[in-house]
Amino acid sequence: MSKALVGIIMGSDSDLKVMQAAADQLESFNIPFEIDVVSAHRTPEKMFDYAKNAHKRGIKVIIAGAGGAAHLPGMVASLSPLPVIGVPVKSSNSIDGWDSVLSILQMPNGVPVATVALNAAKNAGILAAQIIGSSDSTVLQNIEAFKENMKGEVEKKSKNVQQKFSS
Ligand code: RP5
Repeated sequence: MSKALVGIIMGSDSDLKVMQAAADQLESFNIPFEIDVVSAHRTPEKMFDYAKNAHKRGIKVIIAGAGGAAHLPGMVASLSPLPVIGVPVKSSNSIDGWDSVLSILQMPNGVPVATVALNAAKNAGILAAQIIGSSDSTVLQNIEAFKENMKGEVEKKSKNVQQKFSS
């Protein structure tokens, strides 16, 4: 198996139902990834170790998802030189998801976290692939094909909607 280029981490296994979409997206682009549960609150030492060492294993981008008081993406970004994509998760302890959105989005100057929409792990997978693709022509081609396919899907939808209302 090839060496992982993307690290997907989440605060709890309860986040996996959301975070699975990032893994699926990376798989569809043939990008090797690793995936684990790393909690900022419950396993701070593991989080520290992960963030300090991921780039040494060849990881290029970290996707971090968490719900509620979602410190994981920001804390990992504070410790790692890698770009971090944050996925706010609407978890069981979350107030409508706003707590996770704001915790991940509103990072202070100097420590950016590229925050996707609530539960938007699919977009996190696409963004990670685009970052990898900026220096990998095969991945870049896969992303171009993905965009073409998406365009085709919308054209089909457009025809269907127009047909429905044509006399
Ligand atoms: C956060 O608390 C996790 O990221 C998860 O979204 C949420 C709830 O965790 P569990 O109580 O389900 O383990 O730290």
